[in-house]
Amino acid sequence: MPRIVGVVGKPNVGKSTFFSAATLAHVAIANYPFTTIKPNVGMGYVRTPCVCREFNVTDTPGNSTCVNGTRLVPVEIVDCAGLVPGAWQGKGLGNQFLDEIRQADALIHIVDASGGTDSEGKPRDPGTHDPKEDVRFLEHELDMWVLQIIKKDWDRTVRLVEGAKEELLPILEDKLTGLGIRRDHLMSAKAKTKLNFEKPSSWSDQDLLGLVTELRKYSKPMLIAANKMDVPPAEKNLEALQPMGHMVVPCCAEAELALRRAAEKNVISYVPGDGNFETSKEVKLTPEQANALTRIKEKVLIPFGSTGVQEALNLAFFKLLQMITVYPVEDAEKLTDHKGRVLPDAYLVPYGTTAKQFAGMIHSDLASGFLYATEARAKMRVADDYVLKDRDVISITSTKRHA
Ligand SMILES: Nc1nc2c(ncn2[C@@H]2O[C@H](COP(=O)(O)OP(=O)(O)O)[C@@H](O)[C@H]2O)c(=O)[nH]1
Ligand SMILES: [Mg+2]
Repeated sequence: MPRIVGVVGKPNVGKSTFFSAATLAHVAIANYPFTTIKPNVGMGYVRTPCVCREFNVTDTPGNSTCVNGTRLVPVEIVDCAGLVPGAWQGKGLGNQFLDEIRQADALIHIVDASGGTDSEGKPRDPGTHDPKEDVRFLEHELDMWVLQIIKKDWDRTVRLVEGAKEELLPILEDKLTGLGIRRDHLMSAKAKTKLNFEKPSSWSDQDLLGLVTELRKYSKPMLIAANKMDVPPAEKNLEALQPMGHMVVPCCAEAELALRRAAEKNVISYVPGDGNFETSKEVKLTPEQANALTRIKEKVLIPFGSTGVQEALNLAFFKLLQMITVYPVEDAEKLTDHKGRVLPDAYLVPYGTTAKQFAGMIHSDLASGFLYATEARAKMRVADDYVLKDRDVISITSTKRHA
């Protein structure tokens, strides 16, 4: 199952700018199996050091691409409708948001770190709004949504569990599946809160809210992209956002969009996530372009190391969702597939995936006829229960060959 990351936040913080920048791929990636073709769902990518350098081979990527030893692996991103306070009660585009967020496995919460938009998303003077409020507000909105759903016929739920001796967990699972909340999220939240699932009548409102908060954390892990870092009051707010219990990435979506557009036109060479770019020798810059690029360098790249857009995406997939990159090959010596392509594919899989599960992700026949796998780095045979490591190159030996 490919994972998908949602870009969320109140209006006017830069969600669509972030989304446009992240999904503007100037390097073509062929054969990407889109699961949706909605306008607000797009393909971006995560970047990871490719294993081609380590193995000292020239690769021929297929499902991903490799730029100067950096592998860019496609991922899906959804640009969610802007949230305003009270959305859970139906204010603004609340229902559309709900529909979008159910697809998301993790969230990038874009905040206007410059403090230049009020709580409804209306433009104000920079420094007049506290972005910490936006973080609390969004968490509150999400919690109230979940709480609202659980509370609907809560009395009946209690009777079912305590009278008819039905199990609470499947009942909740059924109620919450529409939000993308799964059984394992419920089990984690149950263990964390230590609530008695056999006696929900004993729970206080606070207990229920506590459960909901944990459910939100497990089902929609979140990081903060502190956007508009190019506007001065942002630096002070960035510091204030740090201790709120989330990863915080300083970000300038507008700069990333400008850099990717310039790269697309070959005005510069720039790999998303890089801390710098190179101006082209062939294409001559207009004075405006040169100025804009200098500003980006001075106000964003030098002080913050990068525009933050790529870093936010990487952290969402590699840290929040704990994905790793695995390279399947057919020949563990030559690192090729059956067509002789070198390191053709990079798969993003959740940490904990075993060799046999991985075989199943490539082809069901490979899993059903699984004999053993070969880990190409150590050139070692490993068994079906071998837990894959990040940047493993794996060949599966099966009684059944896939075409
Ligand atoms: N200064 C600055 N402005 C930005 C940045 N990112 C977006 N904006 C501006 O913020 C406004 C709202 O952006 P938009 O992406 O439409 O926000 P959304 O409503 O959250 O989707 C637009 O005028 C953008 O140009 C940024 O990094 N820095
Ligand atoms: Mg928008």
